[in-house]
Amino acid sequence: MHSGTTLTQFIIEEQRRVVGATGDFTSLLNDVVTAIKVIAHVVNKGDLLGVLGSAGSENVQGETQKKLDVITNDVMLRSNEWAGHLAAMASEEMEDIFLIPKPYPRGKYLLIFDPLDGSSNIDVNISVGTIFSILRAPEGVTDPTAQDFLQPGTRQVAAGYALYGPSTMMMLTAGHGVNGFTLDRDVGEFILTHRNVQITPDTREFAINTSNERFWEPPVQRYVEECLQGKDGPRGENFNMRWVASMVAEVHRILVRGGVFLYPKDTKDPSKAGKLRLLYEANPMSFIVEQAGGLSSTGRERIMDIKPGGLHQRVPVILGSRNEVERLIAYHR
Ligand code: AHM
Ligand code: MG
Repeated sequence: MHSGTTLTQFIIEEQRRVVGATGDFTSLLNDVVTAIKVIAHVVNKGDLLGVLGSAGSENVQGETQKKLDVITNDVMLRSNEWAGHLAAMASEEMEDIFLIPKPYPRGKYLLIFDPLDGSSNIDVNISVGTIFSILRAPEGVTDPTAQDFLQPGTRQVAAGYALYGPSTMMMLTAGHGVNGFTLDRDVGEFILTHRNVQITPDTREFAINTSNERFWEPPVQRYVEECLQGKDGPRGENFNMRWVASMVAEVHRILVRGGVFLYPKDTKDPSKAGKLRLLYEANPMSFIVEQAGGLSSTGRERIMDIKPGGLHQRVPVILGSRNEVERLIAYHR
């Protein structure tokens, strides 16, 4: 049995260090954690609950929704709408924002999430995750609009993800480093298992969907080509490659053993600047990666400095071990 610090204890102790904290943020995080426990349960049961397969609908991005995309989105909404900490929510699965409905009171935070990232993996029983980001509603705003969500990543109050893998884990940052928790299903609590995680600055492992190679820009083609040449190429070392197609799993691997992850700009669909979405994928992951000592960039600018232009805006993503990301930025120059 694990008798460590629970996530609840951890966030309450963190709250005590913030002068003037009201406990609102702590309660909000607790509700997010409850949603994640419910999602972990449903994902774990899978076909036993009849939740695999397509929902027969499309989301705002024109992607076919899985039943679990719809169910997990609903779990996030229902768990977080009632307590009075939020003014509104937004999600990958909803075109417009969700205003906290009557009779619930509205609070000062905004929550934005991807309820089930990597959902193409769900039917084949490969890891998926939930990504979330917490922002402050602009001062005095009780009826937020989508515009109020368009804040650069540097303004995030907190960000985190849950990874539904062999264990369910949650990684969290509120701007003072990154801590990781593992769900003990027997007692129903997340226990602190990964304290102050640091990404190793050097790595010999990269992650990219190489089926898109012909659509990449020259700097990314050069980088991957040099990695593939291994000991015989300019890098003088052999590289390893992984591609889970679940960003949460890739970022988690990078936090634990280093690496670099790329979903770069490509010419596959010229109307899209990349595949991943800024507000609920790239920004929260960038916050976590930077807080763990890594870097996150489009190749041309720091992701968290981007002034968002839309709720579902896409961006190129290059993140992970500092020295590799710096090399990629230099190639883009
Ligand atoms: P999703 O939010 O619809 O699941 O899409 C995001 C996922 C990321 O988790 C992953 O990195 C990427 O899409 C995989 O894309 P591809 O199928 O092109 O390899
Ligand atoms: Mg996603």
